[in-house]
Amino acid sequence: MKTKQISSTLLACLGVNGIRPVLPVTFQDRKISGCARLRKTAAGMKTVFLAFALAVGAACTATAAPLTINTGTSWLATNALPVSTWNTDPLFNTTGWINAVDQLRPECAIAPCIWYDGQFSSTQFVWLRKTFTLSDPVSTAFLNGGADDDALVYLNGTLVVNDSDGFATGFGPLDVAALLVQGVNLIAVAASDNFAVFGQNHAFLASLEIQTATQQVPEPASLALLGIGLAGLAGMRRRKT
Ligand SMILES: [Ca+2]
Ligand SMILES: [Ca+2]
Repeated sequence: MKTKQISSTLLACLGVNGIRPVLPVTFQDRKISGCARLRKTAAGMKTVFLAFALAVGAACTATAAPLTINTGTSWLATNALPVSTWNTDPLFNTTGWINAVDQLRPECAIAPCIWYDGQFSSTQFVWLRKTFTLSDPVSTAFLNGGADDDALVYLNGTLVVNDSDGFATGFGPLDVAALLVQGVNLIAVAASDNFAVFGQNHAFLASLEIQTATQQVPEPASLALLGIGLAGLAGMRRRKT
């Protein structure tokens, strides 16, 4: 429909001072039908604009990607039995601990395999720690990993993995969301190796995937689709009535 036609139809719909203009009977039905269509179109456009406004508004509240804590050289390690609270206190004094060694083993796919020193060494035991801060409440958290050969894994002091079968084994996924807190958290590991083949062939690896509550805000694209869907539903309802 051309602009001139729309304008004249609009004026005809509005009439002078809001009074519907008197039209020849033969044309009145067509004109009224045209007015109803225009009102439907205007209402539909209003709904679409509202949906997009909501989508754009929500885009401003989008937050960071989920956080993953992997084993790596930022973890601290010692091969001397630490005093108690090493696995419960995030502020434990780690003087004398060193950065864990990444063994660069290709089979450690989900996260680097770490130890106190290299893969083929005489070190049988290792204690490992990593602290990390969560700025939002935890929504979901899953822990996966493995040890060559055994490991005790603690999250904020709670034992979550008790692997003592004497062989290289994996663990997870373990739902550990209830153990994490908003603020500083601690994952602590006591690992051991059992077979002195080519030296102690040992490793520990872990991957902790965390989703916080504010990160579950729907993405702008999803919201826009939802908005368009709502607009479509509104349009369908109007067409039915
Ligand atoms: Ca094991
Ligand atoms: Ca081993």
